[in-house]
Amino acid sequence: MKLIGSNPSPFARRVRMWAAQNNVDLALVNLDIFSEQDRPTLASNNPGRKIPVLIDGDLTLSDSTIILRYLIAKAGKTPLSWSQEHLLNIINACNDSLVELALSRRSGFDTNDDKLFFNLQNERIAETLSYLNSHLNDDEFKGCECLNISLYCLLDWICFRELTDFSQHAALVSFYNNYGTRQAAVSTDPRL
Ligand SMILES: N[C@@H](CCC(=O)N[C@@H](CS)C(=O)NCC(=O)O)C(=O)O
Repeated sequence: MKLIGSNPSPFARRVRMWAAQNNVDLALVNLDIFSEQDRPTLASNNPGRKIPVLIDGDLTLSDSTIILRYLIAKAGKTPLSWSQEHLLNIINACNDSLVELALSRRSGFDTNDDKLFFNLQNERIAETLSYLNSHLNDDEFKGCECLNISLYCLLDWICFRELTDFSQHAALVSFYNNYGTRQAAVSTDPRL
């Protein structure tokens, strides 16, 4: 199987970390998705023009949540419960808003401007981080590899890109420091 993605993408990294932790052979096609050279590869594999995209024989799948669901099913592992799906969606909401802000910054906007679009993203990021801080030690969160990986990739991407500050959330900080020592986290570090 191959994964069309990029080294820094937090969504692609989730899939790479899950594959590494579950001994699934997955080759990364590392693209610079905004470059003239790599954009056609992205476009020809996903009209939605987002990474990651999984290619497994004749099957093409986009969206990290769907890809992880597929890999979990293929490995015969237990799917996420509905409440775990809800928690994953909260991580996704935070990550999506951070992507919007990162793209806005890259486009030259000041994301602290008092504008509806930026205010909505900033509100969602603050609220979802606070919610995750309160719930990451719940049994249903702690026992779910997919949630742990997705949260770690989100937090490490925040640090890597200096997108926001979560230092006031003690549970998030402690989780981040612990999970970062895992082999799969080290081997997929976008700084390397
Ligand atoms: N819901 C998607 C989000 C993927 C996503 O936003 N990927 C970013 C890179 S981290 C992307 O491709 N952005 C390109 C764009 O927004 O044009 C998933 O879970 O895979």
